[in-house]
Amino acid sequence: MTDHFTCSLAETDPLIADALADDSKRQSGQLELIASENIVSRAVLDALGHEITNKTLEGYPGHRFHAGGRYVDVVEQAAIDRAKELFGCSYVNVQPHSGSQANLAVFFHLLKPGDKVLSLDLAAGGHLSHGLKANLSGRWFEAHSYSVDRESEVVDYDALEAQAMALRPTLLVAGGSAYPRQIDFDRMAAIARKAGAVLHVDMAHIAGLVAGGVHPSPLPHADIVTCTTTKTLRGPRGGLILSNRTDWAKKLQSSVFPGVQGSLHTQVIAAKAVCLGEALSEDFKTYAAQVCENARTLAGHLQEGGLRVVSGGTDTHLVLLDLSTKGLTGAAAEAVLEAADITTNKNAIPFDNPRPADWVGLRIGTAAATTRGLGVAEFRVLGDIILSLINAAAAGETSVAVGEARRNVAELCERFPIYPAMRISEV
Ligand code: DSN
Repeated sequence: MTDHFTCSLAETDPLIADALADDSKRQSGQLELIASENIVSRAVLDALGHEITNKTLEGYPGHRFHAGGRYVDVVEQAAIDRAKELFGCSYVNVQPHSGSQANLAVFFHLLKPGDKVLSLDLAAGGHLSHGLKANLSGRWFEAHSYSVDRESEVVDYDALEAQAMALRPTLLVAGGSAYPRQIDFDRMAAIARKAGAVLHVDMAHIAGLVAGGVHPSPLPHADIVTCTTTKTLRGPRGGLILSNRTDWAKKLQSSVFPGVQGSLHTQVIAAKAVCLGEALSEDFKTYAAQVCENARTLAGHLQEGGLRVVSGGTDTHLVLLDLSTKGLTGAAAEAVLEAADITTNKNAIPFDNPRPADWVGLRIGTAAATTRGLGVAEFRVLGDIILSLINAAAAGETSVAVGEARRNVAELCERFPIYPAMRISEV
């Protein structure tokens, strides 16, 4: 049994060890522009890899169903307290295993099967857990969607109000995965109140921007807020539920456990506590501001270079491109960028084709590359690289552009390394 406690992964399982090492090299040598990704601190990685993962616990701090939970209680309570301080709210649940699980718990808390939900259309930037037919949220509840204005490509609040008044949903959902503009939370709350609905804001993508004070907070307006800790918040994979409805606290606790989950992921709770502590720092405010400045810079640069940016710009970390003006699909753009070591994802744009293969959007986010240290000057360089690749793909001849772009990306990766032991010159 000594080996069980002492042998490294490389010694016991070379297949997995090699794949992990390869992914470390990939991360080191590629520029990450997927809007839902970031690069966590060494401290967050330490927490994720800790043997606290061995601990099984159900329940909440001080009220567990298994013995031996006193140190996990310290960790979970710290995560709760830090999230309350960071987001200014009286109720926090840090146990959801993901943003989708957090949303499921909210639906379980507020809705009966068949109740009406009104949420942002997936192609307009919504999220599958807000009522997509293929998701439990769309199968068990009566899901309806609102969209954006065809011209401005931002939410048309007057149209939404009329739709909500006609529909009278139990739940109005704001937020999603690919909406680049600020949401008017005050107006959303007024619409929800008028229509007799509860307002749920899913701030998964913008949580770090809210934490850093560079995006308005939904907490003063929404009845309930969910998010992930993964994206702009720069933490581990996982979800949070936040609210100021203290009258809901007991029912929300039981909606997560035992409602939709069993035991907690103790090592992830520890990593959440670490990332929430980091997000309370002054440095994080600087980081969040830089994320948005970089996104504005990139959006402006790509527009000047002839690309169409959905909604004409961004207020967040996220830039959504429409490649149809170049005769390309999002998949084709994603592929040519990946060939040059830049990772992005194809995405629907408002009123897009239904099939993912036909989507004409490409979603770009600045959170991870900003963590790496890229600033405005580097995002202009990156903008030029993206323009050259997309123009080459549109012209049907990519090999020269990809070769040059790869060299430029490698130079940026070398100048802005991640996790020192993984510098690309050393692996
Ligand atoms: N919702 C997915 C995304 O935005 O990429 C995963 O977090």
